[in-house]
Amino acid sequence: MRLTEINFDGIVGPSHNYAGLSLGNLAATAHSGDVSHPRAAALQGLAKMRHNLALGLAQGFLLPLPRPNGEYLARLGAEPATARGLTAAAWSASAMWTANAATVSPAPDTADQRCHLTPANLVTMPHRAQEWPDTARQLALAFADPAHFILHPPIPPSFGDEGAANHMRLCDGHAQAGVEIFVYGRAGGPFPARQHEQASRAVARLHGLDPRRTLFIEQNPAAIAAGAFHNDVVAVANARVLFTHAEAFAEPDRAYLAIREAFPQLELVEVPSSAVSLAEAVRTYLFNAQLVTLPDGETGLIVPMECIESAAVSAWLARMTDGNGPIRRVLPVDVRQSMANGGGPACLRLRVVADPAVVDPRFLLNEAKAALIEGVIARTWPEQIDPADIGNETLAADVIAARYALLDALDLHELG
Ligand code: SUG
Repeated sequence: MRLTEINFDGIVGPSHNYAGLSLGNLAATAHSGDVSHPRAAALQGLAKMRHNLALGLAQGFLLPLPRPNGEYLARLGAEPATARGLTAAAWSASAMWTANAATVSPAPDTADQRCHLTPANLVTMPHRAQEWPDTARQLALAFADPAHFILHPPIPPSFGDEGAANHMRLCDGHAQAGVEIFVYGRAGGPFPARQHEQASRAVARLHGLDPRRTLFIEQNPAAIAAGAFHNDVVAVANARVLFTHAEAFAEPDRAYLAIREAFPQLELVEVPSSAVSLAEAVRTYLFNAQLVTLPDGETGLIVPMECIESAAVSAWLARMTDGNGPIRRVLPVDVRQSMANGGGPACLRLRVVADPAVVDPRFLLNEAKAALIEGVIARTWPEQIDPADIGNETLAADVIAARYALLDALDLHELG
C-alpha cells in the first residue's frame, strides 16, 4: 500500500453560469446576472490540474453532473418559462466544487482501517441539494474497491452537511493516523450556517473515528457574516500545518489549545486581521488555497491570482516566505471564472488519501488524458452563457451533448 494524497478536481461543467443562487456567498451574489464563460472556466480548472501534476502531485478528477436536471424540474412541476429560479438551479454547474462532494476520512484514522466517504447532502442550498445522488454514483465508481473504501449514504436532512469544505486533518504524514477537525456554524446570523454540528458529529461516528483524535470547533459567526459560508474560505490544514485567519473560529484560543492537546506537533500560521482583514481574506480567497506537501517535502500554498494582486495579501505572503515558517512556496493559479461564483483552488478539489492503484484509473489524470479532456472542452463547451439563455432548448442540447462527448472520451458511459 502506498497511501498518497490525491486531489480530485471537479471538471467545470458546460452549463457554468452566474445565477446568484448562493445567499451568503458574496462573490456569487455580486456576479449574479453576468455572462459566464464555461469553456474558459473549464480550461482554467484543467490548467490548475496540470500545474499540480507538473509539481509532482497526484491528480484525479470528477465529472460534471447531468445538467440541466430535467428530473429535478419535473418533480417540482416547474416549467422553464415560469420558474426562472428553479430552472437556474437545474442548470447549475455547482458540482465543480468537489470540496463539497463528500467528507473523507483516510484509512489510518478509521476503526476498520478503510477510507470512509460520506457524500454531502448540501441541504441548505436548493441548487446544491440535488447534487448528492449523482455525486454518490460517481464516488461509488471511482472508489469501488470494498477492501479499501466505504461509501456511506448522506446524512439525512435536515442536518446540513457541506462535506470536506468544513473538515480539516492534521497528521505527521498522510499515511499516518491523523486528527480530524470538523468546523460547524451556528444559525442566527444574516446568512445561513451551512454546516450543522449534528451532521459533523454523525459523520465522525459513522467513519469510526477515535474520539481522542476528533475535534468539533465552532466557526466564528462574524466570519460567516463576512461571507465565509464554508470554513475553507478562512482556514486550511495540511500535514502539521494549520493556516488560518485569526477570526476563523468562534473562540480561537480555545480552539488552538484543543488542537494542540490532540496534536502537539501543530505548526500554526495565523494571519492577524491587522495584516489581512476578514473582508480582504474573503475577497481574495487567501485561505481557499491548496496547502500541499511537495515531493521534496516542502510545504506549498497554491493561491488564486487575486491574492497576488492584493497589496495586503501579497505583502503578507512575502513576509511569510521571507520568515522561517513552515509554508515555503506560494504558487498562484488563475481560476477567475470559478472565483466569480465563490469557488477558489481549494473548493475545486476533494482530497482523498489512498493508494492510486486501488482507485478506478479512469478518474486519474496524466498529461495525455489532460490533452484529451482539453480537446473535448475546446470543441464542445459553450463559449459563453448569458443568464437570459438559461432554459433555452438549443443551449440545453449543446450542454448535454458536451458532457456526453466527455463521458465518451473517458470511457465513463456508466455515468450517462
Ligand atoms: O456553494 N457557489 C458555491 C461555491 C462553493 C465553494 N466551495 C467551497 N468553499 N468549498 C456555493 O456557494 C454559486 C452558484 C450560482 O450562484 O449559480 C455556488 O453555488
